[in-house]
Amino acid sequence: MDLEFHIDNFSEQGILALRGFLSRKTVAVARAAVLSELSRLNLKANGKFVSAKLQDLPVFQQTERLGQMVGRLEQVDRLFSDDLLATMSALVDAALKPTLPQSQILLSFPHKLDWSLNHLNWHLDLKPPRVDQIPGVQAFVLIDDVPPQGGATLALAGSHKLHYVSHDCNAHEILRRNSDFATHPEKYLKTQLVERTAIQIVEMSGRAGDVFLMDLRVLHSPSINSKRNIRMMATNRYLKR
Ligand SMILES: O=C(O)CCC(=O)C(=O)O
Repeated sequence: MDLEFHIDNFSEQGILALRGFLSRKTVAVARAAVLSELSRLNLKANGKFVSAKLQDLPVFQQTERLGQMVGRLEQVDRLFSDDLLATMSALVDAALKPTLPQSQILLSFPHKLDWSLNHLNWHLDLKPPRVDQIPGVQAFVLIDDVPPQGGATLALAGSHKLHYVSHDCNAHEILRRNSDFATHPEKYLKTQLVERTAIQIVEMSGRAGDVFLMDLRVLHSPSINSKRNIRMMATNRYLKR
């Protein structure tokens, strides 16, 4: 792995794809464990995902509910290996520790909706520090192939820098006031300049075993799963020690 190249890219964009970081064999074990738990919970029958228990919830809340129902799976936790931790630590040149001992499973059943960038939930999981220093990294693992528009987490690459362009305006406000991000989000699938900062929506789609590393200051959002398969990812957050 060309670490220098990755460090530069990561610091510029706040998001980095490590394609094929985990072997397909390794993730297949986790995938089988998730599927067997879904069957045990009667959420998968005759090869179909049964969402009757979830359909009253708004689509993005279904992921949280599904995560609670499936609970902790050791086979998924094992994907967040020492090797991954060492790679993240090298990337930020600091020791990191997980915020939780267990990973969080991110599942989306087919939403039976057209894919759209409207009405998303762009957010941060922590308050960005006042000084421009990375507080930690969030790792996302693809447990199964996730095609484009198949419900992968979205990251707004470059948004970690927006926290520092003005003293009295946070990144959310800058995006609302200074750009057409809210009205024409699709434009941001290509790089756009906001406050002279390059911003782009990155969809964490790819193959089973791909890993995405994200600066914890990057705005991110769940997305619509417009495909027929379940979206199967897992995540954990790591802070500097
Ligand atoms: O992909 C998702 O469902 C959302 C993930 C997310 O927002 C998070 O991990 O903070």
